[in-house]
Amino acid sequence: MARYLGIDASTQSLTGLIIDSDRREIVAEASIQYDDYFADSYGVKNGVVDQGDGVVNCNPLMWVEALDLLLNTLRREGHDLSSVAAVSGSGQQHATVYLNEDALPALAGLTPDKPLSSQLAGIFSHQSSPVWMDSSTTQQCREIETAIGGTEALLKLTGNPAFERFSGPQIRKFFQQEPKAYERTTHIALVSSFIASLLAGSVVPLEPGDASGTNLMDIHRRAWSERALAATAPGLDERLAPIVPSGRPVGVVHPYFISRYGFADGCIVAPFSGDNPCSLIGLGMVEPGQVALSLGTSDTLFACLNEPRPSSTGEGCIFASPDDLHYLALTCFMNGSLARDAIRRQYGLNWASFEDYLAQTNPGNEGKIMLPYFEPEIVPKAPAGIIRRGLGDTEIAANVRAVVEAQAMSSRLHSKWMGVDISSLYITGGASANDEIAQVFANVHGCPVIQGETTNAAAFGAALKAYKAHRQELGWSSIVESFQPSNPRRIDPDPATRSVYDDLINKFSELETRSNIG
Ligand code: XUL
Repeated sequence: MARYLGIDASTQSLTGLIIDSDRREIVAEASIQYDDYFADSYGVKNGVVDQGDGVVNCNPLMWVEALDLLLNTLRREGHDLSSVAAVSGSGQQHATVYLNEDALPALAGLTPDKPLSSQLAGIFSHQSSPVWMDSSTTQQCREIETAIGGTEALLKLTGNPAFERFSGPQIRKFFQQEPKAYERTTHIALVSSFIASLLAGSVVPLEPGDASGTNLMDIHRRAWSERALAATAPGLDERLAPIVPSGRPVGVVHPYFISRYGFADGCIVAPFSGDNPCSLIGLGMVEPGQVALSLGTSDTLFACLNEPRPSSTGEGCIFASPDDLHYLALTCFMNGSLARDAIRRQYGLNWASFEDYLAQTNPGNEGKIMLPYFEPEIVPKAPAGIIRRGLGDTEIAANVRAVVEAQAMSSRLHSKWMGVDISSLYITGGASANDEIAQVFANVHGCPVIQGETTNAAAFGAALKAYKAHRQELGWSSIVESFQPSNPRRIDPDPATRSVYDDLINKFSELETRSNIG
């Protein structure tokens, strides 16, 4: 019997998911919500600390503590970790972790009689990790683009223009603002490679899926670009571990995890990737043309591509797929569950009543529209602020529908650059289990929405990556097919809503333009 563990270090939680390759099913799922444990000790709300002025970060020690909590929970729930042949994972993309010279000896020397956090508190050269919600690096973005020869040049080299949340601009800001601390930094990891490093007890390599979210990787060679590194900060090549293929082992679990949680000696650690690249795998998208939607803290719409075809509109990102062959085109909307939740709380609703209000209102919302930028929006680029058209603040039901319709219309409008015909949408993330929300996306996109095996596609994809690293002779198609649900839930669009949304989406687009957004 072989089991594989996928760990998803997302913005708001750390999730562990175990699959059984003989039974071809998920056998365990457990999550640690950061706010439940760390609101006081690390001051997090929705998993992060919002410092104002676009600065959003988090103490990386919180993720260390969460790993012990998660493994404890899996054990307490009776899951035998000795049957896990390999572990891989996924992380919120772009966030960086800065380590000092004590990191390597501390990781190698972990002892099982003390928790990780008490042994690793001193390994950071920067006590806060900027996360993907940070939008404070516009200056650094322009500087990097200029040094490379302009936006177009960076796009060609890395697949992406400089984005505020990407690791490169964040690293540059750290180097500029805290040069002494940068000097003390021996390794810079991503959240994904950091959690893998904890498990392996050494600083492990990165893989192309998450490394492509840094503005530092040559997207064609799937290797660090010397030019991009030089444009970002001095000595960066020494501080970044190499990029290796996503599907090969990078180590074995450290004895700490064997003694404390019962992992088997020799349990493989495979590289961790980003949450979106892992969701691509978790939704079985290893063929070009397939499109998916993840309704998480951010909403992302992404497609599997043959070529790294960058966005000419500047709206999208290109990442390498962790299948080590294809690419992932992605549009990221900051105001995903953040906005749905803000509306839910504003009107004192629970999710059941939120769903009821959606069900009671008509598609098209009688022409009432909202631009729901509770946080500064990534796509279309917009400052924080809610704009309502024909919609009163006190109309509860209409506001509930307006926020979801806005998200669905935005995802349709701002995914055109991918040049992919969306004939069906795989859906994942917490809100994907909500049928009324899924119905709005099906109607607005005019195509069926297909719910995956789990709402945790990122953790599931990570577990499949662990399977692949253990059984390298297996092709990706056979791995994902063996776990395809036999009878996936499918929500079909209501054809009667087609003309309603064709009309509303034009008005929505006009409102975006008139509001000087984009
Ligand atoms: C993608 C992005 C977010 C994070 C958090 O570019 O910034 O989706 O990965 O989930």
